[in-house]
Amino acid sequence: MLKFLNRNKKEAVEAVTTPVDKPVGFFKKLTQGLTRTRQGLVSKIGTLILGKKVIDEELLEQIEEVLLSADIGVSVTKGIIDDLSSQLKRKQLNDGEALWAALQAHLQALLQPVTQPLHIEAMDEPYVILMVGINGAGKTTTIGKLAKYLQADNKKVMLAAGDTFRAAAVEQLQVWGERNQIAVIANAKGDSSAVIYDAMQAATARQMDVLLADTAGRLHTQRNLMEELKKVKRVMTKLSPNAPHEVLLVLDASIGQNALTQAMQFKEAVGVTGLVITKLDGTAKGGIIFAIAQTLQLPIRFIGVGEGIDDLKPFNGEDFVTALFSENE
Ligand SMILES: Nc1nc2c(ncn2[C@@H]2O[C@H](COP(=O)(O)OP(=O)(O)OP(=O)(O)O)[C@@H](O)[C@H]2O)c(=O)[nH]1
Ligand SMILES: [Mg+2]
Repeated sequence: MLKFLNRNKKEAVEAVTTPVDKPVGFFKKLTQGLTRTRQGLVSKIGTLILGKKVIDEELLEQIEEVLLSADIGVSVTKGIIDDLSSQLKRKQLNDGEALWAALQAHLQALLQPVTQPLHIEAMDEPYVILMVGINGAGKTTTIGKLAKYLQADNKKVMLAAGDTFRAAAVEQLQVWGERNQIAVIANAKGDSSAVIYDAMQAATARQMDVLLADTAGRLHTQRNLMEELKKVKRVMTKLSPNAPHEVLLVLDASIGQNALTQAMQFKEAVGVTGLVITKLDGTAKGGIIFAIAQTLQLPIRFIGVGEGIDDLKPFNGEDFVTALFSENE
């Protein structure tokens, strides 16, 4: 393939071997998971550049078309093309390699402000994380993965089965509780806010560091769901004025641009403080992360690249772009 693609791969390999806190396995998984997004985006652009001797406006137009078809969205695409155009005018893009590097740099800069890892400060009350998102987004699974991640960081974690809409939801969370060997607070009769209220009391009594509260993704109507989530938040503040300390919105990357619409609704109704982007494995729509970053300006805390307990990692925009631009083996 392209000479500069290969060079990029080398950089990617170095990126996984140097820092101690970035296990090789996950970077490889991310690189593999992004295969379809890469095919629809990076590889297509690579092929365009490869065929060209000169970098000109016509090439930028072709790149624009690829970007627009890759779930990146109109506004992000415009930003990229404007940036590349002005670099072209300043004669900074003399060859394919420079163009390739400029594109990567632009995308990394876009993700930089939303690369804000979740920081759980030590407090004299449990740090409460409320998970929200539509059904199937990956809330319950993310709670299971997050519990493991936090326990590995020496946090005492408890779960609250706040999805009282589906009977199976409690069982699903209990399975994750068993896998992590941690308590799950559930109440067959209570509504969501009552269960989470009980769980906050239990977590305080047992001196937990973190309480992860699951919620429903669907009620009879979307409006009901938002009203329930608002009530959950109101009830939480009765026990702690600062709770929930984090409202994590879980978004399924594979639904592309629809994720943006959903995010706006949740942001408006319940006030989201961080995002988890799931199912980045196997989707061709991974480019949505750039639209999410630019439009929502919310911290992306974690990404999910699989269904397993270890398939969740703190988000790092630089690594994400490196993985997207590196060759899959
Ligand atoms: N491939 C892949 N699948 C995922 C990921 N995260 C979650 N899933 C799968 O997505 C499906 C839905 O996940 P859930 O955790 O049940 O979603 P939810 O948001 O809790 O859904 P409701 O409880 O219906 O509101 C499950 O089959 C999960 O295994 C991911 O990062 N990658
Ligand atoms: Mg669920």
